Amino acid sequence: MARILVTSALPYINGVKHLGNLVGSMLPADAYARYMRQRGNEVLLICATDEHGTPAELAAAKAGKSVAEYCAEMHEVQKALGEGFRLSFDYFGRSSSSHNHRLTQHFAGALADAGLIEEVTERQVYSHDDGRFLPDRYIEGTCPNCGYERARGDQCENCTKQLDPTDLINPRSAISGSTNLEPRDTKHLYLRQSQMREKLRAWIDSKTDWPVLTTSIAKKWLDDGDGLQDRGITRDLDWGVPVKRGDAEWPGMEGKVFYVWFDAPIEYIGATAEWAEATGQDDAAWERWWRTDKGADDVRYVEFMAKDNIPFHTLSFPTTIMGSGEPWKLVDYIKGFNWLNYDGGKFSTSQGRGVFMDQALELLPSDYWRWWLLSNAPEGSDSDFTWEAFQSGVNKDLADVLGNFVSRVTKFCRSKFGEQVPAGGETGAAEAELIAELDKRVNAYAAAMEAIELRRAAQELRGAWVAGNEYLQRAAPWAVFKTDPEAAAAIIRTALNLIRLYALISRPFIPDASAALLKALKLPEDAAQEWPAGAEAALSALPAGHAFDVPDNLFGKLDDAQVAEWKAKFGGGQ
Ligand code: B3M
Ligand code: ZN
Repeated sequence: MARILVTSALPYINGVKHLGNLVGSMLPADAYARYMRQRGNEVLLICATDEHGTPAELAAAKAGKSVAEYCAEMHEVQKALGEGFRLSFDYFGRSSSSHNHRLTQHFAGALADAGLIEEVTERQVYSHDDGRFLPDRYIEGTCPNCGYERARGDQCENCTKQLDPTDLINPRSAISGSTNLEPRDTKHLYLRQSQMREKLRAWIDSKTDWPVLTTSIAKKWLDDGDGLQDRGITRDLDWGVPVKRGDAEWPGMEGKVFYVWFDAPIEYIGATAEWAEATGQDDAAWERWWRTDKGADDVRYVEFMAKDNIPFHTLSFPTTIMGSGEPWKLVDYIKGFNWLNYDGGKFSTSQGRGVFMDQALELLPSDYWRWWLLSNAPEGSDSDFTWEAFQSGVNKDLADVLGNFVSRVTKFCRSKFGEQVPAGGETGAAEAELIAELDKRVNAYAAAMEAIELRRAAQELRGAWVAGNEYLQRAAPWAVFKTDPEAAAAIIRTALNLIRLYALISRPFIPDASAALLKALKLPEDAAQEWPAGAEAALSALPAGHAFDVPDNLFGKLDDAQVAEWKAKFGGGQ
């Protein structure tokens, strides 16, 4: 039994996430964690809301709420939606937790003690009317390069020139429009990542099993231009982790907070401490996952994220961990994802384009979305959600293949043998052929999950479902029954056991359907934590006489009219 720590990138607190966010980290992390649990490993699956930084402040202001109140509300919304999608987090924490505050301040102190924090005085723009410094995106003005009047403090989106806020002509606050601005000196802390460049490079080079997507992005940031730059890790904001050096105040940093990307990855540790507290355990319970001097040396740590988060997870966060000089667990494998596009374009909250997690659950149960998203996960390249592809995946894979098999087998059995596994007859060549095909498919599925290749795993799982249909079609118990009921009984007994096998191996992808099948077979829910040792034993697990109920149809088919209505409603195809 291995110990596997799985973290998903933390969704920003602002707003309900769309299907792209879901399949870009949280959902594949859940499928992988479920599979590893079923294989008998000790798994801890951790996620949280990422609650600091300008996204939270701007969203709270727009909602007319305090940031603290807004974050508390949105955390519950996102937690509930995660449960709606059956994301089996052991804990869904909050980066605003006291644990994360304490850990972030601890790391800052350790980094300072290691000489990796530099105090830098910067020129920033202070707004008298807003009563605050204005970070880059809070300032607008005329671009000195092209004259574009809505250039932002960090970049002109018209001519893409990189800018400093003090470069702008006629600058104004993007919050209040005020021009009552004054450039002022302000002190900030910089993490001296450049000092870690060679250590990081050696570490990245040692990751020979990482996907090319992950290592190529890391090396780009390591080597591009002047190479890895020192980064500011503090901001003049009110909401965030107050800048302290461990428990001590940090002279000159009063009223400032750590930059969101400094504290957010530390919340992976923070949320584990939150989990230990919430489950009535002591510090040793979380430290055994994160401190290699307290039991974490045998943990395999896997991170899931979208590709834009890869730099922070391959460089900045490891700098924090390594730079602390303390025995914290470093990530062993990073699974990065490309983008899920929506009908050839981008998801857009502001334009209401695409399907968001709350809307999706109003349309269909989570298994429908889980199956399509995981079997089309944007792994090697971007994927495109189209309503036609979604309809095809649901109707073919879920309704016609898996659902139809379950329905035909259980209804035929009820009509001829009653609602129990029938006795009689012998299995033969047809079943031996089925067993060989199932073993091939299930072993390939397992290998794909071990390699964290979700699309390939889904293909093999589907292949196992198809094998059952092909067996049933060839064996044709409804015809055999007319002349040899005993032989028909043997076929149905095999097919009913195949339903149990499907319930077990499908759970990482479609947990609700798995639970419904186990319930119909009158098997305990925790039976789904088993993994079949092999198809031959699995196809005789349910003895003759084992009672079952014919389940409701597992999956309904999506008709063209319904899909056309959704396509219009969610902005696709425009
Ligand atoms: N909140 C997600 C994003 O960039 C970001 C991930 C943090 S993981 C520590 O959309
Ligand atoms: Zn410009």
